[in-house]
Amino acid sequence: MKRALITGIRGQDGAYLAKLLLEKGYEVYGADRRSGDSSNWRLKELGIEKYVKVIYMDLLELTNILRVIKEVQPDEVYNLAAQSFVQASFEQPILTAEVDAIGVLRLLEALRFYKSDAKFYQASTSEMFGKVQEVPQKETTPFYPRSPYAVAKLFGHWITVNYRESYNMFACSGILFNHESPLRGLEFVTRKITYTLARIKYGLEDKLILGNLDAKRDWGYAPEYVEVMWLMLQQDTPDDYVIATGETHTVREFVEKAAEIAGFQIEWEGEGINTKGIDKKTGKIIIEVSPKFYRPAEVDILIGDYSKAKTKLGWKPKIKFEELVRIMMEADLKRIEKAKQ
Ligand code: NDP
Ligand code: GDR
Repeated sequence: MKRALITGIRGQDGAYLAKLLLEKGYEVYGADRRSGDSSNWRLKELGIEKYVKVIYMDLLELTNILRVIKEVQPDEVYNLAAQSFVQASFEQPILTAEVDAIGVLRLLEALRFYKSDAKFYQASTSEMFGKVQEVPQKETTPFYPRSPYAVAKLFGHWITVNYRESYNMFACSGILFNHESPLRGLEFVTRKITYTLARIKYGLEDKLILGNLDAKRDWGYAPEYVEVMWLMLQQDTPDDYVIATGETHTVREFVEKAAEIAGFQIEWEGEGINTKGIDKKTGKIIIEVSPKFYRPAEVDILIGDYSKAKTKLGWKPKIKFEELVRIMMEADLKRIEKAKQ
């Protein structure tokens, strides 16, 4: 039986990956940093809470990581833990760098000492491409990070490549574009939209207040993206891959589609921070824009070219934009309806 260690077990990807590996017969250890929220709601929602061996490990604490690696002796390590919210990285740049950059190095050092033949997956991100250098973005596109989060992740990316090349470790970096699901955190724009629209629909809230509606993202479906993390570690040689859908859509399009599925008819008025979304059926303003949700530096457009993953791993995305919005909107409508009963 193979043994996997997943950091960030309580996050969106941690939960889906744990489910996938359990289904494949792995013994799954989940590293949790012991924060205030111990609800484990994602593992519960997937019905796997009982089967994951949760251990405490914080990427900030080297001795803690050393002990865990020495004890668990994992065959595969998936480093999904991060301060993953781009906006918060502008408020907490040093913490973000400690976790998302030096945290990766701490983990790699612990593996070098105690389990250098373990296979390692690093959760890299399309945010590293940042300011547009090339469209669509692929593995060879130059990086130009636009946030403390992206700068820290770029260190995590290169240190992974460096440990592969310096110490012959089986270390891979997945450059994943945005991927979403009903288990997405509420701070991210997609889930904020579907959750708030569902609450407006059931009379629990009046308005959805957003930032930049013109940002374009390549949004995929998280359960499909964790499959490719596993696939990368099953190859003969370690490598880095872009994972995306190859489509891009604006935040405005996401709102429009989600609103339509929830039964609203949005009509837009005004521009920039004066934009308002009016529900034609009731005449009420249900969407507004606030500078509070704008970022000091924005990533305007992301669209990924996943052809290397398709050729070498045989992977391609199945769920595209419209279906993704529908899955998320319907899940939140159901949740809110149930909570109201
Ligand atoms: P989440 O924010 O849902 O999960 C991140 C997890 O990391 C949380 O469980 C959090 O713990 C944990 N964590 C935070 N700080 C520490 C720390 N100091 N030590 C240990 N654990 C910590 O992220 P996702 O599941 O969406 O993403 C997984 C990874 O993939 C992240 O690294 C993210 O940056 C990266 N990524 C995500 C993409 C996406 O679109 N989802 C795209 C590309 C990359 P707690 O639960 O206690 O807060
Ligand atoms: P992102 O995701 O920054 O791409 O990082 P997020 O959903 O936070 O933002 C996407 C785009 O939407 C715009 N936006 C808003 N964003 C949020 N969160 N809230 C709002 O109200 C809002 N209004 C508009 C943003 O400006 C941005 O352009 C995600 C994370 O999962 C990272 O960890 C991961 O690395 C990248 O995806 C790929």
